[in-house]
Amino acid sequence: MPSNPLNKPDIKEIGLPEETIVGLYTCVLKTRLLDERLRKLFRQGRYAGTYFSAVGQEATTVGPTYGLRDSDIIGPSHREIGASLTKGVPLVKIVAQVYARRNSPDKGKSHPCHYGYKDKGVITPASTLAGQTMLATGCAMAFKLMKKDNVAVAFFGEGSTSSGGWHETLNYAGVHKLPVVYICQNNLWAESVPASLQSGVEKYSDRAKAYGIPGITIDGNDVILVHKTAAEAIKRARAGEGPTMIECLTYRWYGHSEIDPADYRKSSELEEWKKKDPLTRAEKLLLELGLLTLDKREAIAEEFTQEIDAAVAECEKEPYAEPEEAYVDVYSENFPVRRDEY
Ligand SMILES: Cc1ncc(C[n+]2csc(CCOP(=O)(O)OP(=O)(O)O)c2C)c(N)n1
Ligand SMILES: [Mg+2]
Repeated sequence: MPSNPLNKPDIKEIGLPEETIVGLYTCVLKTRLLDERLRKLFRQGRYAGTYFSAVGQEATTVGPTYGLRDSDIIGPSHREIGASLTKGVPLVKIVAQVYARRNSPDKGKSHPCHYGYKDKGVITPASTLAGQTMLATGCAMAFKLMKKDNVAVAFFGEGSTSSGGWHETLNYAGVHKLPVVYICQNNLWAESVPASLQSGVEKYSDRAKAYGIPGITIDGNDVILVHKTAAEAIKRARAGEGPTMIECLTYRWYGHSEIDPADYRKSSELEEWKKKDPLTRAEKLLLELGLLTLDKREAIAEEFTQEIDAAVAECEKEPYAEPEEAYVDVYSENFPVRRDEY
């Protein structure tokens, strides 16, 4: 006789506190709302450049970031809005970054979606793919030298793992057993190149094994699983046991950016992945566990939508930076640590 004949989820089997389960879901929901809003604002011509949506991939950014300390570092790429939000970057600073106004953390220097925020340990990504992987790994080396139990978490897509610098970086991290966790978001496409034409390995996580780093491939649309897997790797890293690479299988619902109609892929592929929507899945779980009601969901969404409205209004009132400010903040004396601290 099965112990759970109705196949209902069991909070004891999940093994996480209620507060964490609700917190993870709330971050996924807020990320979805903010992402959809920023897409629309770009399409309305309210800011320039383009927008890289991460709708469909939220669990891969929220899961690893939830529970990190302020003193931990994350190295995002171009689809990590959920990581910034979960790390505690103020909402207005995220919106300001795409608007490229003076109140943006980079004062408008970077391309939209290159979110960085020093006070919360978020490295500003460069456009060069895997660049933030190298910087995050350098931070991990600094933590090791300073004998701090902080960790660095680096995010990248599967396409980025084909760049030479990515391999050199993982080799370095493997040799020195650095406190870094690598999150690969395998969304099956790098712009219009399918993952099957990107590498001959069966799993992208196998690439880590060449550098003596454990690699694991998981369902990247299950926020609970992503969080638990990442939390284990983070614990190992903090304990000085070295890096881990986690490949999260996921899918982006929209084009590479808002200027890409994504007509290189089949609509049936998208429809299949929509059935595995990380938000709907998390919502179903919480409803079944009795940790959420539809009214509560509406209340969270309503309140956060008002916060987005206020952040957008604030950014639209901001001026652009003066030309001479292009030289401000280009070099840093103390991020994440000053040399004389170790
Ligand atoms: C070194 C380098 N090569 C090419 C590009 C152009 N480019 C930007 S994003 C991208 C695709 C990245 O694919 P992936 O790493 O899988 O991330 P995804 O966009 O799927 O999240 C490319 C080729 C770049 N920014 N940097
Ligand atoms: Mg990709």
